[in-house]
Amino acid sequence: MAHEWFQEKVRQVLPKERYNHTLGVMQTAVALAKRHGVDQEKAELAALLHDYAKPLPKEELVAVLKKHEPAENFSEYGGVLLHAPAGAYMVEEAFGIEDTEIFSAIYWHTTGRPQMSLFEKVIFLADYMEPGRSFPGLEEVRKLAEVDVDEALLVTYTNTIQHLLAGKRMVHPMTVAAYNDAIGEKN
Ligand code: DGI
Ligand code: FE
Ligand code: FE
Ligand code: FE
Repeated sequence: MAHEWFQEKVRQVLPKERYNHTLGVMQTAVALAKRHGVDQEKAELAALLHDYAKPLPKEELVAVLKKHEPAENFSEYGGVLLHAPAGAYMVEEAFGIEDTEIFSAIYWHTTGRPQMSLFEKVIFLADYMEPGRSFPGLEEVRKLAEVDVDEALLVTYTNTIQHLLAGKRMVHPMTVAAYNDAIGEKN
C-alpha cells in the first residue's frame, strides 16, 4: 500500500463503518483495475478518497461546492449527492491531488455520467459492489463486472433508479443521462 499517509488522514475523518466501506472499495477497485487493465495504484487512491467528504454536514458541503459552481446542481436532487462533487474539490485542495481522472471519478461516483472513462467506471462499480454491500441484484453486478463493465454499469443504473423511484425520491438528471447512454448502446 503506497498511500499510507492518505489512508491515515482518511481514517481520522471517517466514522468506522464508512472507513471499512472505503477499505472494501479500495480492494474491489484494485481487483477491477487489474482485471480490466486500469492503473491499479491510481484506482486505489481514488477509492481511498472517494467518500472523503461524506461525514460533513450539508451546509458545509454546499459551502465547498458554492466556491466552484452553483450548489443547486446537486442539492436540489437530495443532500446525499453533495459529498461526491464537494469531495472532489476538497481532495484537490486538502491534498494537492490535481489529477483529472481522480477528480472526475470522485465527482461522479454517486450519479455516474454518460461516457465515463474505464477508470471512472471501475471506481463507480467498486463503490456499488464492495464486499460490505448487500442488496438485491448485487451478485449479478459482481459477476458482470468481471466480464463486461458496461453491462454491469447498466444494471447498476437500472437498480439505482428503480430504488429511487420505489422510495419516491428524485433522480438526478445525470443519473438519467447515464442510464440513457448505457441503454442506448444496446438500442
Ligand atoms: O456514499 P456511498 O453510500 O458509499 O454511495 P454513493 O455515493 O453511491 O451514494 C449512494 C446513495 O446515493 C444511495 O442512497 C442512492 C443515492 N443516489 C444515487 N443516485 C441518485 C441518488 N439519490 C438521488 N436523489 N438521485 C440520484 O440520481
Ligand atoms: Fe459516496
Ligand atoms: Fe455509488
Ligand atoms: Fe462510497
